[in-house]
Amino acid sequence: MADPLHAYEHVSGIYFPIAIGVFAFIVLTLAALLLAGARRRAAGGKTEATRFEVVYAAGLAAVVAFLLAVTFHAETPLDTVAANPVLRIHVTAAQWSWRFEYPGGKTVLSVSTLRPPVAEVPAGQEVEFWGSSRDVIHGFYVPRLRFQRQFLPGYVTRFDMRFDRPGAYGGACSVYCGEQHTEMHFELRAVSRTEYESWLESAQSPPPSDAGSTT
Ligand SMILES: [Cu+2]
Repeated sequence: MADPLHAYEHVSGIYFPIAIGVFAFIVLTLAALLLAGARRRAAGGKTEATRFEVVYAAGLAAVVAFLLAVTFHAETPLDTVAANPVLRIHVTAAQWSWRFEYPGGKTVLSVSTLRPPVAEVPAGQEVEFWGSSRDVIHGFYVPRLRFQRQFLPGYVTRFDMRFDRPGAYGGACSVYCGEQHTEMHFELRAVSRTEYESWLESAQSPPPSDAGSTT
């Protein structure tokens, strides 16, 4: 897949000046037409301007069509999935936790809302994710990459991500899913390939039962 961060920055760089331009155009046109209409009405003349209205509507429709084309052009490549991903991770969202399952069986899951799961990924390579939900719709959102996909019960959402720089990529649920929605965090930690491999070989993270349990 392409790079959503730069794709969306490119799109918003186009949207923003156009939005300001359209806003200024509408405000100025409205002011000019109100003044002209008042003047004509005072003079007892015609106050309709059908041809102008058609041009006005067509101009704004052209702007909308241009922005749609820019958006689809940027978004379509983001949905492509690499033919041979180096790694496929299954992610399951549930109220209100995340589970990451790796090939070979390593599993990372939410221990408690205070200890979100930390799932390591190799930096600089395409990583494929298969996401699903155990109950309601959740949003898999990684703000640093401007990346968001919805996970639906009974459906697998497939997508690729690429972590060009090593480091922590915090994530959260972006679709309101109930009481503890705001606690649904996770972290993807991009590390070197060798570091990732030794992490994958290392022991499982502790089971969820040690999460502040006193019994
Ligand atoms: Cu949620």
